[in-house]
Amino acid sequence: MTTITQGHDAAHDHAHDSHGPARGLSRWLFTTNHKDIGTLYLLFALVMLFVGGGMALVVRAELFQPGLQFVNPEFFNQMTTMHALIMVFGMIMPAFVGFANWMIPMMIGAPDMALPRLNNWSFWILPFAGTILLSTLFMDGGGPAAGWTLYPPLVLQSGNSLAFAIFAVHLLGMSSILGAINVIVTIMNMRAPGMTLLKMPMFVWTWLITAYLLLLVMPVLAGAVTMLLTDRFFGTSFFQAAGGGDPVLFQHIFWFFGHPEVYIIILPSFGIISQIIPAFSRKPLFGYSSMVYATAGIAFLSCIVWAHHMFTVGMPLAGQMFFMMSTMLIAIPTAVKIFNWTATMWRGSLTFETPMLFAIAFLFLFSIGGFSGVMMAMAPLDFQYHDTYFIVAHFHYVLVPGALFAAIGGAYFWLPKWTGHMYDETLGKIHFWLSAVGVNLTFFPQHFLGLAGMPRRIPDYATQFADWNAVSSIGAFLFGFSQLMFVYVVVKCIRGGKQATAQVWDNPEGLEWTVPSPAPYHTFDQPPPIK
Ligand code: CU1
Repeated sequence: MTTITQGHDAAHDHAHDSHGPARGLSRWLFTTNHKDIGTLYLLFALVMLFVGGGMALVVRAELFQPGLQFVNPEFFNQMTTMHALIMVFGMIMPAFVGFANWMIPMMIGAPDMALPRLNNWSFWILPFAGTILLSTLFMDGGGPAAGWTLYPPLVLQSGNSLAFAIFAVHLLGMSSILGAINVIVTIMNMRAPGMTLLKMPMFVWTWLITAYLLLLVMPVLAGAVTMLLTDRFFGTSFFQAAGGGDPVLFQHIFWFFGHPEVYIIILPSFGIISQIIPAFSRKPLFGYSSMVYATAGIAFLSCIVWAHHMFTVGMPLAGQMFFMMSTMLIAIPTAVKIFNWTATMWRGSLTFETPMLFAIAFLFLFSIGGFSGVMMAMAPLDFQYHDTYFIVAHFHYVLVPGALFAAIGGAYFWLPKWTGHMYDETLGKIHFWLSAVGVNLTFFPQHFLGLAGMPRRIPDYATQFADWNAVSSIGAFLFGFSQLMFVYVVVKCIRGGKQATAQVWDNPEGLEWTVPSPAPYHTFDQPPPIK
């Protein structure tokens, strides 16, 4: 047990550095401390939120009114492509790896991640990969403009920047794989005595399963983009019909990665929500073991549904039926989770601090994305929705008030643990309401646009789509600028504020019911008492 407490002693945080604590820039460059690395991941994700968000606002500005206004179609396509790549690989995934770094060792009673130097490397790959990816926008001909799915044959029309974009995707994938290895080894080998697998906090469980998904699918993405690289630059014809290849093959390989990728993003979100709701309901998580099995079930099913992205390619009926049924099956374990979260709140003594507001909004709004997912899982209906704004509305409900709200809620929830200070609750609540209004104003009208037939990824549209596009753009700017408030709250919390207690929230049930004593929770300034 002494390892638990020592590992969290502030003076012990530089244990991996035999030359004494490093200062300034080298502290961050050479750190092997899971908290420092977690902070780096989270700050990088926050910066990328604004980079990717700025690109979304370029898109929404262009779509504010019919007719070309701000950018040319080529640049518009580069923006949709880069927005998605940055948000998926540069923002939301690093954010959750940041949460994993901070919380997993503390939650399982480990002194650090199992492979601290690898941990440093997996972070520092990211800024270089992100820079390479963004630099393609400034290359001759601009960045790739075929959407983040990089479908051939269109993407093969890209200039030389495609090689750099593919290299960046390789690096980002490598970073994720190294992070996943670290998470698995830490959880399997470094749990405190008594911390059996089925006692681990849900966040740890969801990340363990996510890490296995990452190991399974990131190499598949690497294979897909490598084949694109050789098709474009070395004369192969994997995806080119003229040389005997098949562009549909790319879609199969891409979505074998791409669908599980959705769950790589959403499972850690589920984990965070499963920590927040019990804390503010003052009850243990309802149905803990069913949550674990539901998470594993979702992960398994996510690997056998990929072709629901490709119903319109001319798939045999048997294929359509299989992918339709398997996709709809995912609704069952997901419903188990929604039920369990609701049951956790049932008859709890609820309070509505900012993290809880984001968690409850997550329940409602992620479910909207889930329901529209069931709609488009049905092959005959998908023929109507395919490549319309309905799809854009669907996955943004999953990813923004879903994954991003979970990340923001988790940040509010653990900021006091991370900084030793309470954040400003009033500003937090204002930030929540602005975000909740902004996000629905942005994405709900996109359902109507899609059902009315507005195509996605097109910089201009017919006039009958004008009104809802204007609403959507206004919502996007409201949502985007509201996030500046989040930055203000975070900076204010880092720099000072009311001292947080070691336990922070007043509920031992929700926070520590799975953690053996001595509780590994603590703040920067207050290491836990040594027993
Ligand atoms: Cu999918």
